[in-house]
Amino acid sequence: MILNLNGIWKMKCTDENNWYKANVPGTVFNDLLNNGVIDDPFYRDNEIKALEIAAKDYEYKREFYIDKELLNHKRLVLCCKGLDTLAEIRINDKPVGRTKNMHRTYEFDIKEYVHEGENTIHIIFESSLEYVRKKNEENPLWGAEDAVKGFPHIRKGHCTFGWDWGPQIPDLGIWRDIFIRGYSFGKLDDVYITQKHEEGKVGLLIKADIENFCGELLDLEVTVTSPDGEVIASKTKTKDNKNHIYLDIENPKLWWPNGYGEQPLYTVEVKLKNKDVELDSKKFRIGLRTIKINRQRDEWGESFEFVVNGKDIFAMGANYIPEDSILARCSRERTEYLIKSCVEANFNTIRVWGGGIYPEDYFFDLCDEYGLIVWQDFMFACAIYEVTDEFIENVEEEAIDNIKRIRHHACLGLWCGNNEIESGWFYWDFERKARHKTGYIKLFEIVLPELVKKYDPNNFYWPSSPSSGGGFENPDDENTGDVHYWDVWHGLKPFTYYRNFKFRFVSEFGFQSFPSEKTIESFTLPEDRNIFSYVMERHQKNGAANGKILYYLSETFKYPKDFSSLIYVSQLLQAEAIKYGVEHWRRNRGRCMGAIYWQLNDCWPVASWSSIDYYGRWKALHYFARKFFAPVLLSVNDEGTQVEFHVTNETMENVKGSVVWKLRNVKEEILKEGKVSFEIAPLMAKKLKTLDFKDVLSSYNDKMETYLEYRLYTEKGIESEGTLLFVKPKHFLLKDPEIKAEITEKEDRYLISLTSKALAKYVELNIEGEDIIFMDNYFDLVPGNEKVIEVEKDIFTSVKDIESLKDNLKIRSLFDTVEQM
Ligand code: BMA
Repeated sequence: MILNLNGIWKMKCTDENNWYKANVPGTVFNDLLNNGVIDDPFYRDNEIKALEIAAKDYEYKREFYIDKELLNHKRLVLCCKGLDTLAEIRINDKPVGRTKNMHRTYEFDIKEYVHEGENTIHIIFESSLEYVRKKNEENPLWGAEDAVKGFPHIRKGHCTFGWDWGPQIPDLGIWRDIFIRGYSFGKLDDVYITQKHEEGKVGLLIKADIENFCGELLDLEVTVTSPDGEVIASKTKTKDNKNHIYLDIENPKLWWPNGYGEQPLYTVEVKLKNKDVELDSKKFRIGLRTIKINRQRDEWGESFEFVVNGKDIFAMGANYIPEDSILARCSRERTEYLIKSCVEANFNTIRVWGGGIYPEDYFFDLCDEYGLIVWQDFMFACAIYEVTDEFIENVEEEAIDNIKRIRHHACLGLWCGNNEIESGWFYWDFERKARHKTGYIKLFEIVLPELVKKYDPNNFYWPSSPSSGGGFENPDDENTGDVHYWDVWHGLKPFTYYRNFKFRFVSEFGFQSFPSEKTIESFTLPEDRNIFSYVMERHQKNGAANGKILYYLSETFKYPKDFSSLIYVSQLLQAEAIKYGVEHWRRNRGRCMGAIYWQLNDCWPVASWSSIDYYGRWKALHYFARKFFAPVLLSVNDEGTQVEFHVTNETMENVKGSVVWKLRNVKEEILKEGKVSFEIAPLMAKKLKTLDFKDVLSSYNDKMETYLEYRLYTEKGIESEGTLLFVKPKHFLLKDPEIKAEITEKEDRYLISLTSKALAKYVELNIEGEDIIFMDNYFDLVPGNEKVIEVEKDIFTSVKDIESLKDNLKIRSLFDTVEQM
């Protein structure tokens, strides 16, 4: 029996007398905002006030009614799925317990504290901010520079203290479900399901631990429902805590990551009963699959690749950070939008980065459903910890809670100890305190791997990202394990540098851009709209980043004429940079087996490495991702006047088709053209052809006015296409493309058909007053190739008819970013 305590509570700052209405689950910042007590911390420079607010203590309370039936249970347990972070729980004014880790689930026996009728629960939160400040004075610990000093002292999502893309808003509150549960006869303590894959069947072993309070024989029932609704069941009588139940699934339907097959899910329900009365139950949705990391010595070093159901997967995706600095505002809908956006951009993998939180159950449900492999970090990043026995004990509980919660998901690809701490010790040698280094080894190379082995033995543990396997052995080694490659961007190396490395698996590399103008408008006044203004700089957390954007801009594009153009070209730079890396690594499929860029999303409106901004708006990079992660990719490796065509086939089928290319000039004459037929086996990359245009591109001037257009056709139509310039875009003699858009209606859709008179680079469509994801955007338009963009009518909010669509459709391309003389 459950008494849900979610819902309306009261909250106040402990220094004040005024109580406000609060929502649980929720957080202090969210409640204060809803009550109009504080200003939106995301607006202009309001973030500065956040630290004052977070420096105080807060109190939550509510009444709850306990009836006879609930009270009569042998055990009453208060279950707190998430308290952020330092909380004291009181029932009817008596202390019930304390918490110190936002990542843990806490349970308290409360039978002795409650009575029949009205009861009161109080939860008092001590400021995490003040706590880490104080602790750090006593014992300074190194942590990422953009966060509040001392954050490694507390088990709370690190980036809530700030990061190089995140504000400092160390919020507090009852951030996950809270309820009371009564048990009388027994309880299902733990259920663990393992799969044995054999020819034509999968055997399920269900281990159920029960707690028996009554000493009688209880019934344990297991039901497995297939994706088509077929039911297989098994039943046993038990008194003991350890139970094993076997079930065979014949003709199993296997789960695959996105792009390789379907995502069928089976439901496993385990029930504990006493003479037909259900005492407890647990429900899991599992996918039948094997997933391994293949690490094999080879001619280059050691491979690092996901192998799903025996097939090697080239991991394509991005790094995921918390979706909102005010966690109360996260929702399944928002996460689904994001995960869908990943799949729409052909992702098959997502990395949950260690500086945030272990995501909600629905995050993993969605990754199961949409087919994203999850690289799951434990929540440790860029920090040194004081690894005391107490700290280890706390972390062990956290790890067990989360391993048990997440381990059954089909999407779970691997567990990783932390983000960038092993490499931190290796490259920066941190503070050289021996005990901290020993603590590191204990935590990430002994304690966590042992826990994974014990509670989730079939999933892989990797000590750190990046790593070559641990022990501070060259963690960022090009030829072993995963790497974070930041010389392009942090190291100001040109995009071409990506091509110097054939990493085994790139789990981070990134490039910043500004969010869209609509997003900038949400936090600025018109006078702030200059990237060096005080307000814009407050929404740029990486100190040197604006300078870097401008540096790369100077290398690539002409000086943009205004703010709007600068925002737009910043996104183009980002998209081109990441494309450059990904295409190169996909061309080297086999040696390199993963390209996970930094970062997918934002937790507030900010300039950052994200491809989707805080409001869910796709930057140019996300549209590019859809193309550079296309299952069948045509990419071009160019060197001077030479071009190589490469095809990468990330599908499970043989692909046949042809590549059609044209070498054109700005007068739109075709200088050369050709066609190459190809056939490529599943899951491989190959070079199709090398061409040399040195006869027509003998001078720099020739290169300034010549471009290559290429397209890959299969029986499905055009699957991959692009254009290639032989000089940097700033030197290319772009002509006015005079883009023409014709809009027609076809049933429930508008068709926007676009043509141009000259090459148009990075054509951007935008409909004023609307937020729309187009089927394509930031594409090149070549004269003679009509591009038709279809838009469903019912996605519009303000556009009512074709005329208003015409009025509000704004189109620009690179040509428009500079003043024309
Ligand atoms: C990485 C991440 C983050 C950081 C990003 C950009 O290495 O792990 O810590 O936000 O770089 O600097």
